[in-house]
Amino acid sequence: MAQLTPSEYGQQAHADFSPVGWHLGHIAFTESLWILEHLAGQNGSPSAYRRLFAADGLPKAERQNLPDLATVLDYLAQVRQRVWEYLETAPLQQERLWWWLLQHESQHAETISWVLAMHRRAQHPVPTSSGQSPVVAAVNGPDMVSIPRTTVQLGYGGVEALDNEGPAATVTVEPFWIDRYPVTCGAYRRFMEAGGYYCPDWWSTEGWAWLQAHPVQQPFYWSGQAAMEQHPVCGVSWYEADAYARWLGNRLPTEAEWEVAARGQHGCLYPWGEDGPDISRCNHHHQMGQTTPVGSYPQGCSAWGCEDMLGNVWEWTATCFAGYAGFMAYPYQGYSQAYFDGRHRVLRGGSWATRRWALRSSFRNWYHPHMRQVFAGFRCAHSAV
Ligand code: AVJ
Ligand code: FE
Repeated sequence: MAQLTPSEYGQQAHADFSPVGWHLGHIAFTESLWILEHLAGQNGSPSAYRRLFAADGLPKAERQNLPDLATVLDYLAQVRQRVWEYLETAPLQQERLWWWLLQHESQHAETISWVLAMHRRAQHPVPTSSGQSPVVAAVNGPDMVSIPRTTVQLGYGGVEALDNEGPAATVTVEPFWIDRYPVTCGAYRRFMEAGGYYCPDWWSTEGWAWLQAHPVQQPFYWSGQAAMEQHPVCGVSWYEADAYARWLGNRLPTEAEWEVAARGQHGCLYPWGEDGPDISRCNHHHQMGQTTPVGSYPQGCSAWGCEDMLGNVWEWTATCFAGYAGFMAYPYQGYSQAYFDGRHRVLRGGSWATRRWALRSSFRNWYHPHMRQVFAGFRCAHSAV
């Protein structure tokens, strides 16, 4: 935190994202609202902080006029202190709310990582890729895994599950093929070199219109370095992921396909079984501080042989975010339900910056298809016909 520059702390890196300082205040505000006010029945935050840091307070563009870092860190520390005191005698049947709050903070912490990455990218711009073609080992051909018709319970209703993960239900997925690994930078480079960004054939109508309005030629976090060739591509919009998949005659997996690929025929919560994540099985929890070459965690492989399903990069799916049958909002309507609008696409799997308690095969994230600042890549699929 000490290394935050004033602009990293208080300025927007991008119109779609609040400044780091706002996220810090919002983490404290949310903890005080749900634990101190709702659970403990105590006084919450000062009303000035409510206006500043509530999700429905100020529009994003007006969140740059913040109290200084020391003040916000003090606010965080005071809320946390009061929460520790309350925890001594807190009734334990409210466990679900504590799990929700922990994952709420973790998701904002991950967003802070993206915002810092955006600031650093603006400070150290990467030249566009044209003309620089590093000499690297040949990229292997597509390596896909065949998954038979599977009937299995998907979704999750455990106490730590977020509202949108449940209720769990038995689902049948028709046979399909899916990439063993997320698409690498080396593979994606071929798409770029084949003129992928200049050929409407590979793009959806909406994606091509987006590309014309926002001309880009490479992923947001593209470095162009040979050392990154085996890393998953990171920083693509859903439109770019979709175009790449079409270029190969493939498509993005549906979220049910993705989840079957991760959970196997018995529906384990993690690709490797029922034990929670640890650092030998996937790149997560900020332990590596960046992406790792795909296939670096063979111990994390799923029953079908898919690797890097959890951690490394989030993965776009074909599916629009919606509630499962019998969805029940928790802890408030706006948490998930407000985004069941047919405009958001589901991402799965978490990234290297996802905390371990927000990493499981049922976890669903969602963003607009134009968003490319998330630590997100993808893998391709096709139906087995
Ligand atoms: C699920 C990551 C899209 O950060 O906007 C945080 C999570 N909701 N505070 C977001 C969330 C309310 C949400 N995402
Ligand atoms: Fe929030």
